[in-house]
Amino acid sequence: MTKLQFRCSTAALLLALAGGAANGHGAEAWDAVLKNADGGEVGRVEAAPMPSGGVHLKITVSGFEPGVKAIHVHEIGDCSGEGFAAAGPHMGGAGHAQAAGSHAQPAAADASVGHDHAAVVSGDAAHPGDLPNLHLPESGALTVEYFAPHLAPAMLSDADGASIIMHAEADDYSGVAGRQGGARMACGAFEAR
Ligand SMILES: [Cu+2]
Repeated sequence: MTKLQFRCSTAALLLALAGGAANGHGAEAWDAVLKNADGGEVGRVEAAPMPSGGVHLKITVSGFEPGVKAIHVHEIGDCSGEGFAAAGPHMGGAGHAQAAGSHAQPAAADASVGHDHAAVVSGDAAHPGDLPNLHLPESGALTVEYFAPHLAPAMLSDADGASIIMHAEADDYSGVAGRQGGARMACGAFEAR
């Protein structure tokens, strides 16, 4: 057993003892509580590293109008400010040049740079924080699971953290400013579980 395996299995055991090993992905995991502008809870997000790389997300929301809404992981784990401004832009990873040329290296990814929105899901690059839109049914409640293969666990665990933001409208995946979901409806900062 390697040192890492030992650490993971030890932590997994501790999580299991605490009743928190629901994700099945190992030691490190994060939770975010989505709140609207009034501070009301409107959802929860569980995030955990995938053994193959990237992050697995389980998103549960309720209490919304039906419709198609953008949801992204944003740069900073802080939902303060008008319109959750402190959360910053979409998680851009290690910069546009690197993201466009190849997949960002998770270990080296610096979540504090790379705010260029020129190429999001379309074209040859995906921002690590980009996610498929949520299609909310009549009930306004939905649970989905996403694989975010470009989202490095280090981006969630770095000093400024990360947040998840739900927008009022759909992202058209063009990467063009103003077409990425519009107003920020809800925000949750990731916290280590
Ligand atoms: Cu966003």
